[in-house]
Amino acid sequence: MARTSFSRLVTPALAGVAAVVVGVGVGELLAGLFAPASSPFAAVGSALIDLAPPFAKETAIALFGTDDKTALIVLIGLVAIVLAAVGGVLEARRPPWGRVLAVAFGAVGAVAAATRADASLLSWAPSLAAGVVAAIALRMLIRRLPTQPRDDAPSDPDRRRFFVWAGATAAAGVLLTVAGNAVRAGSQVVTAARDSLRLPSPATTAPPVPAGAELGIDGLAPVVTPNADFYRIDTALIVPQIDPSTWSLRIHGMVDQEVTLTWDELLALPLDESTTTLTCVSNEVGGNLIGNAVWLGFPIRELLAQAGPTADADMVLSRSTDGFTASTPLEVLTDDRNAILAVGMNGEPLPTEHGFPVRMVVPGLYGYVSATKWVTELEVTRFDQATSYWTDRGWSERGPIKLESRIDVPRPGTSVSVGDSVIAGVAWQQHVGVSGVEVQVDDGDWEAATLASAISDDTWVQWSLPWSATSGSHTIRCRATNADGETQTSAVANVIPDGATGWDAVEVTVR
Ligand SMILES: Nc1nc2c(c(=O)[nH]1)N[C@H]1C(S)=C(S)[C@@H](COP(=O)(O)O)O[C@H]1N2
Ligand SMILES: [Mo]
Repeated sequence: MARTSFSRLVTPALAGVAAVVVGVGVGELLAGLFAPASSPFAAVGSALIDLAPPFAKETAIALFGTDDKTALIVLIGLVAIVLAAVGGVLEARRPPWGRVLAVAFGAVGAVAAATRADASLLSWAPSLAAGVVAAIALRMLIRRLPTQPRDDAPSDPDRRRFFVWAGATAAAGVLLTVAGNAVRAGSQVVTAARDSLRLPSPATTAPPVPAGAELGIDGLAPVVTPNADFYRIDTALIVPQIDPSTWSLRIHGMVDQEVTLTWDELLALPLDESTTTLTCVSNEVGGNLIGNAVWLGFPIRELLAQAGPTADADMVLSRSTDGFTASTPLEVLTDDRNAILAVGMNGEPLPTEHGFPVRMVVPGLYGYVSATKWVTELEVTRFDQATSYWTDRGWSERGPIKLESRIDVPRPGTSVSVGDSVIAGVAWQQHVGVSGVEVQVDDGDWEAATLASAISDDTWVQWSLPWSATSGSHTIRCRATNADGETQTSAVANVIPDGATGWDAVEVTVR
């Protein structure tokens, strides 16, 4: 009996899984060769990202942080395995419905891939091929199912042969997937273009980081974030690969005159350095979706002046090659702040995952309404005429960065020795500025921390306070005051729809 149900369910389910693994492998290899962004995983994953309800992004980031993409791939993999198992059982019992299911899912992937903003002529092919190959492999494996389950035979040659076939099929699929990913990584001409690129020297260099801006305290976020440690948030499962020689920016919409800018034209303009702290609206109180870099770029203000926005325009909808859009108030891009088209980050060309070759950087606004990476289009329009990627998904139309502060030292949950210690962190409200930070231990008085020198009002600032730690458990809180004299609110707000508020609190044990 046990053997019978095993044969009737588990072996066909395994056949289904092996068939889907080899199908996906073929799809991944084809994608790697011909259309990197159209891999079956990426196509389905990207579609899920775009279709996900508003709370899903926030939950994914809250659970997995910047590993949200890996988590999504794992989830898709698990769902695919379950569906594959169902397909196997279906094919064994009601042929050809297992095969129909496989081809149908391939077709869904093909549609998802073909309808992406950056789809190419062949984007549909890898997923459809995956479905067809899975169907063929399924038929082949189901035919080899051991027919006569024999309770008395401990080693049935039929069964062994089936497992060899299923195992070989799955192994081939894994190899093809690995090969596909290797081909994709190897064929990235853009990496080569980036590596050989020498950016022009800045016309104006960033004001040097003031001597006292970096407190150099162990565990405290450095005042300038190295590129490798800079948080990454975007909807791109496969990092867009843009060859700078093919890049151009089109400024159009409600303008007197359309403007097109090529890569060579952009690099020939006088580029300025400026230091700006980026923050994600999904950053929770105490979170690390924030980073500060020295950017090299050209003022968007000057390009907009060339185009001449019409008097009734009030918004610029920036668009990236992968279809992401951000809606930025026109006045923020035309006032005197360092709103730039950036090409350099901390002395290097932009890393590909941070928008190579060109992105926007706008002091004072959360990234979702301003920091478009891989940007190729600025459409001058109106807030009452157009919406953007995240504002379509329940996030606020306006996204000014809120006043916040964070404790980096001591780390939550760590143990501190009795005696002389230090409490330190960072505080920010870009384009407003921070004038002070206060710290409270347990129910004690709020004490003023020492602010490090700020690079500018557009950057975060470090702070610290000496602490003579007494034995026991302690809760440490902090709150900032901005340049307008407003104190950071204790009211707890969720990240949706326009950014979290509340005081960061850290619990430590002193021994
Ligand atoms: N093309 C594109 N640009 C994008 C996004 C995106 O999903 N796609 N995400 C935005 C968001 S929400 C943030 S917070 C910043 C993050 O920039 P970083 O990854 O360089 O830190 O990029 C912005 N630019
Ligand atoms: Mo963000």
